[in-house]
Amino acid sequence: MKTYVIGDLQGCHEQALAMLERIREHAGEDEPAILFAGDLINRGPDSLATLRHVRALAMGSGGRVDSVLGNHDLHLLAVAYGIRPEHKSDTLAEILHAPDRDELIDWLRRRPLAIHTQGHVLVHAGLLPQWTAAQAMALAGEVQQMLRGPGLAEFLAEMYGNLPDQWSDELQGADRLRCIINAMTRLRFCTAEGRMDFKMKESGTAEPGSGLMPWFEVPGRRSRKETVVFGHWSALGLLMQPHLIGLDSGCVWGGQLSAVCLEDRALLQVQCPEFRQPGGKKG
Ligand SMILES: [Mn+2]
Repeated sequence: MKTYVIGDLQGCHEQALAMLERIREHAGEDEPAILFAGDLINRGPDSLATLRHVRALAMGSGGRVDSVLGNHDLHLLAVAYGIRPEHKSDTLAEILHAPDRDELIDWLRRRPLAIHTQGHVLVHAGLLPQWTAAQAMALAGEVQQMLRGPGLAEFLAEMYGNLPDQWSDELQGADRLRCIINAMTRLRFCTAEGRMDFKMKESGTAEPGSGLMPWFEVPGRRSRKETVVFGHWSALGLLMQPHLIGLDSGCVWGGQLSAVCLEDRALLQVQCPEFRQPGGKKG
């Protein structure tokens, strides 16, 4: 069975349909496994249709189709639970007012934060340098247990914040889960010691002298022997290296929607119209 990972959809339903068609052609007779890199919704034109479609695909797939959680997906949970207001740039109202809203939100809260398959680790944003792939999966599991449990609303109220900005095995409670979530759904740059930076505006390169680097370039990163597949970083664009696949090629910004077949590294792309003007807040 071939496995495909699709980059950030951000509500680009038409392009998602075109990509699924391309994948079916490429997979041939085989029923493919399809994984999404998170940020299924927000900013783009059709968040409700996109979320419904991916959920329906996943529900009927017996685990063959799934998505990891991205920062926009978690933002939708926080808005739906009344923890955060909608942002001006959000396009989530159609989901919040949909008759099937509760089913959609309930499905979303049960998505994994990371998926480990065939030597690949899929996360929305990144991994901290101290984490092996196995440890990252265990830490993702801690967050998933909270998101699926009865304490979700209380946890969402404590989820936001940039601290602690560095991992320690000693972290506990909300601090521990916040650090894991920030790394896996928001991280772009960190220091050589793995101190996360969330202040820098999105760009593909760190400011000279800042001591910051892309999380995947930290020397000695303990997950470097696995292939990490991620989205979230549209300014970086498509990244294909022996042990690294970055898939956010800016679908919602007039770039492409990208997908990679993990077995043969075939790259599939769908061109997208510019739904959002550059200069708006990216992510
Ligand atoms: Mn993102």
